[in-house]
Amino acid sequence: MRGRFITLEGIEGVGKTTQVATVRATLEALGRRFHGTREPGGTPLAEDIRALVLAPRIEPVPGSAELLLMFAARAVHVANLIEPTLAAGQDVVCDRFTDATYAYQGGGRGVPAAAVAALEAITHGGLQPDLTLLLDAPPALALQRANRRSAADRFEAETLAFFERVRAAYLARAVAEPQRFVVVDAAQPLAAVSAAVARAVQTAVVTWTHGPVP
Ligand code: T5A
Repeated sequence: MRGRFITLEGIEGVGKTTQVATVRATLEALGRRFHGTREPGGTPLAEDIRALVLAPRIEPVPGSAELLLMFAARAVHVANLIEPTLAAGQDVVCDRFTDATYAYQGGGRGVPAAAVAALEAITHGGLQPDLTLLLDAPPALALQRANRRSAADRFEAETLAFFERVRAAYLARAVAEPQRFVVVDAAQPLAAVSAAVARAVQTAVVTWTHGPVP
């Protein structure tokens, strides 16, 4: 049986990487096989593109160039890792996917959504996440968490207003596609966020296995 595709989304520092472990533990407790990955990245070539696109630069990087680099990495990732892993019956849990492009290049940089949609159709027309966990928190709080760690990459150096636009774009996508999005309040303490993530994954697995709960 084909695996399921689960994505984690949200602005920097909301706890996506931390919550991959919760998703893994929940899936494995339910007897499912897990493969974790991330975007941009996930394969050697896609990780090379990640390094190019995240590195701080003096030269301006237009939103259109970011858009093309994100989808170049994604095309490799989908073809070489995501699709074969799903076909082999493993669940793929991805730290960011195309919703991030709508949010960052679309909401953040102002690239038209139609341009994102056109590249989405070329890159993974038939593949959409079965479940998207949107971890939502005010940018001031999330960036404070993110900044406790290593030096800022090119995105982390952006303004609070940029992250407010990215957050709004994410929330608009969750409203537009409620069948696959679960919005989790990521401002809560870690244990509460983990519990909400585990519940969302359990509910999704029950639905995939037995159909919608009446
Ligand atoms: N990008 C990506 C695009 O522009 N377009 C695209 O299409 C794609 C795919 C990727 C960058 O690329 C951009 C978006 C990004 O800017 P990244 O490093 O992969 O960069 O992603 P980040 O979001 O930057 O990853 P972070 O590691 O910063 O954020 P996370 O994963 O959300 O947060 P996490 O889990 O590392 O947690 C941050 C800190 O907070 C603590 C953790 O312990 C950690 O110290 N924490 C909490 N503390 C208190 N309460 C909680 N509930 C907590 N949860 C976590």
